[in-house]
Amino acid sequence: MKKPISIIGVPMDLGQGRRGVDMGASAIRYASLQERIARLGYDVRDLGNVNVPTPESHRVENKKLKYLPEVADVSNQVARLVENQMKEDRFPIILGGDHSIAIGSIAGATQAVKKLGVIWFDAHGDMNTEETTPSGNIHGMPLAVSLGLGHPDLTHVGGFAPKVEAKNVVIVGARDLDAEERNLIKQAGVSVFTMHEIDKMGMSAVMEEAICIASEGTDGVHLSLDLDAFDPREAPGVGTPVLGGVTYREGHLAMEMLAAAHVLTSVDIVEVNPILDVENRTARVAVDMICSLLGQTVI
Ligand code: HAR
Ligand code: MN
Ligand code: MN
Ligand code: MN
Repeated sequence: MKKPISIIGVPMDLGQGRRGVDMGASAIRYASLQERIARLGYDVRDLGNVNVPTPESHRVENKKLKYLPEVADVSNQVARLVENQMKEDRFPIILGGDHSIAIGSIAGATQAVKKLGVIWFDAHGDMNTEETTPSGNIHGMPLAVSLGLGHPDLTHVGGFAPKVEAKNVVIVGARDLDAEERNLIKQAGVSVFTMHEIDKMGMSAVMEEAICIASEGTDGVHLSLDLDAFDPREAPGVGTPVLGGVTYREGHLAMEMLAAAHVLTSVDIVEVNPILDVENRTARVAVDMICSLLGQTVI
């Protein structure tokens, strides 16, 4: 059955240092997201944007957790919206914004499905905390936060922590991990398939294992899709590009396998920065990937 879909925009750029990622949600809409989903036969509704403050009207108070109160406030809003949509049996597609928005989407998804697994598609681990962050940017922390590691204003979005268990969390596409972040990933027990494993095993074998990890013993799986997982040649419009990423074909295959597994209950699409993009190419990759994970099989 095709679950009805709700699109939620979160024009957030407070979680990182470069302007423009707040326009990611608009860029993805401009790339015909809603029409493409409707053409696949889904009932799709766009709920518009969550209210996000602009950096110009706020001060950084804590250099290790930039814009903490503002990010926490937006996360709580996102969590409530996502939870409500999922409880109405709708499938939320949350459009960023930077990756800090996943704190809210995962909080909301967990409240709706109880036991959640997470597939973190990203060049980065996003497993930093206040103690390990090299930048103070919260978009480098959302996975740690979801596992209960970090500032309580973030880990306790929605009123409880942790949101997910490490045994059901898997990172795919990593190729830029900070040294201390790497230790945290190991200590926590999160599974990681770096680009090295994708090269060696192939995306198909990687996704087979990733789907098992995220879905074993869970009631739903959240996909957090950071566009910088892709190679910057194909997805140049991101704030922190890293060479040697996932190809369009590999990404498409990964999404197709997720569609076939019927485990996904929510997804967020983050880090698209149209200011840094080339003719909205990155937003178009994002839309193509969403269509693949919703069951489009023609390509
Ligand atoms: N690891 C670095 C930091 O914590 C860079 C993180 C960049 N993160 C993203 N999201 N673009 O994946 O600051
Ligand atoms: Mn990320
Ligand atoms: Mn990233
Ligand atoms: Mn195909």
